[in-house]
Amino acid sequence: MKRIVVLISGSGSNLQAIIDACQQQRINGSLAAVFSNKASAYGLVRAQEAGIPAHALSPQAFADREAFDRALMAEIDAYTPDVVVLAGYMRILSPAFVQHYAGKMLNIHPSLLPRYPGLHTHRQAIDNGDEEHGTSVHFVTEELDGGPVILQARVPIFADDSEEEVMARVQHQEHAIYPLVINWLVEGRLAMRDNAAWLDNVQLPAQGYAEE
Ligand code: NHR
Ligand code: GAR
Repeated sequence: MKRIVVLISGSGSNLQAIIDACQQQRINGSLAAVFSNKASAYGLVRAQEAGIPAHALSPQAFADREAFDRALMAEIDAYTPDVVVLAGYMRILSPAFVQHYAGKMLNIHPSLLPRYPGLHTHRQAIDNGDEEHGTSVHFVTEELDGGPVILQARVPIFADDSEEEVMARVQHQEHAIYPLVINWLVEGRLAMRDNAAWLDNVQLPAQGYAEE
């Protein structure tokens, strides 16, 4: 069974979708551990309730980003993961960390990349009058939210939508697509080569796998 480690910072609703998918064998892997950079993250409670080792590592205990990432890496590697999943992890990762898990680490970002890398994506989409928003699963590279896109899901933005409504619509899609892509990686169907994503040895276009 392939081993998955998940990194979180917050509520962990995507983590919950991954836990459920493992239990229902929609992901053919097991969750080895969950790590958070925030001790108060509710996702740690979700992990504990599912019987998964859950750890918080406080950045304040380390001299700099590199030292924190080295410690995190050592704790993660103790679980010998095959796949590392960022699920609402809100801390930028150092180049050494990213290189160590290259081709094995995924992120889900709440925008239709390459639009809106970084933070506050829902607000930006609304303020720009976009009629469409969404979420992207991508390989993690040193370029923030810049790694090859694997799969996107789109949602409409309606005229009077609040940020919360758009966020909820996006998260509903995230909970559907992230387990699917994680399972592709776990089953060895997905790879990163030449700064592109490949599914079943076919190079995916820049916007990721296109349905139909
Ligand atoms: N690290 C690398 N190297 N590459 C990526 O693609 C990464 C990454 C770390 C996290 C998630 C990302 C997102 O999906 C992610 C992708 C945090 C920030 C950020 O600015 C930006 C993007 C993402 C996550 N973080 C601030 C920092 O200084 C702190 C913000 C906060 O704590 O609220 O780390 O959007
Ligand atoms: C998700 O919507 C994810 O796309 C986003 O945070 C949310 C986490 O929710 N990620 C980022 O913004 C990363 N910078 P969750 O903790 O309930 O899964």
